[in-house]
Amino acid sequence: MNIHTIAEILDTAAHNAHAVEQISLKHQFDLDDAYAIQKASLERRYARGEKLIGVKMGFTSKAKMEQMGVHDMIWGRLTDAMLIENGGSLSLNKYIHPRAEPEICFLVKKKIDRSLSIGEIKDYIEAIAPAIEIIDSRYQNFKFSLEDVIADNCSSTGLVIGAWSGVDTPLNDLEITLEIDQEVVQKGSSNAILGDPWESVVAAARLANQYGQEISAGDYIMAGAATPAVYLKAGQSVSASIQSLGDVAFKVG
Ligand code: OOG
Ligand code: MG
Repeated sequence: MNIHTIAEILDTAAHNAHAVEQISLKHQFDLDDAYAIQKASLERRYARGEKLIGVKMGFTSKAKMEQMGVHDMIWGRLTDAMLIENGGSLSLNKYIHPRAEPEICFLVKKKIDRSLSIGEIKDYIEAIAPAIEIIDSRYQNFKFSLEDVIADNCSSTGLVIGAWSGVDTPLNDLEITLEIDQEVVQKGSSNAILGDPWESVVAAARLANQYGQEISAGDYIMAGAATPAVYLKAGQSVSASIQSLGDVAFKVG
């Protein structure tokens, strides 16, 4: 099957919120093919008027790798259609089996079109915010191989971003929690993200550059979850708190 055919299957599944069988069960494809499928599926979204607003890192913590049974970092693309206002709501009928996870979001200050060192990275970032990512694998039972999930744009579906703080806010050893109906359901540390969330921004610059994706001023970079993700149910109030950065929340309608 060719890359565009697979991209269409995954894009249609996302668009219609219908799960499909894992591609890798019937077709062999490698990491480069997977990223080519992701790019082709995003081109279908752009053709419908969606705009790229940044990139997200995935599996940057052991907690996430273990939950999903994969072994390497991945990156995906975020579009404006995925944005949910802080305090806003999402309606479950637009999703297959959504899960939420607490994250740290970085706002890009100037164009990133090459690999950057940990010493350089801060100069490229304007601000940092607490965030929640909503992921919704297009695969049945939320099960996939590394190639499958990359092709599926790393399950990207939604993001909620809280208030911005300055880039000098220390990001080491911050407590990160996810609350559902005011009860803490996941707890982690910012150190779980590659030892230092800034390392995730370095990785985003390197991987985006490797695959020819420029990151623009004003784009977001999501650093990846420090805790496992949690399934959402109708009526829930979901919030994340990140020490020093504050809270962010949404409701499940
Ligand atoms: C893939 C996306 C992983 C993260 O923060 O690690 C991710 C998934 O778990 O479905 O977004
Ligand atoms: Mg994530």
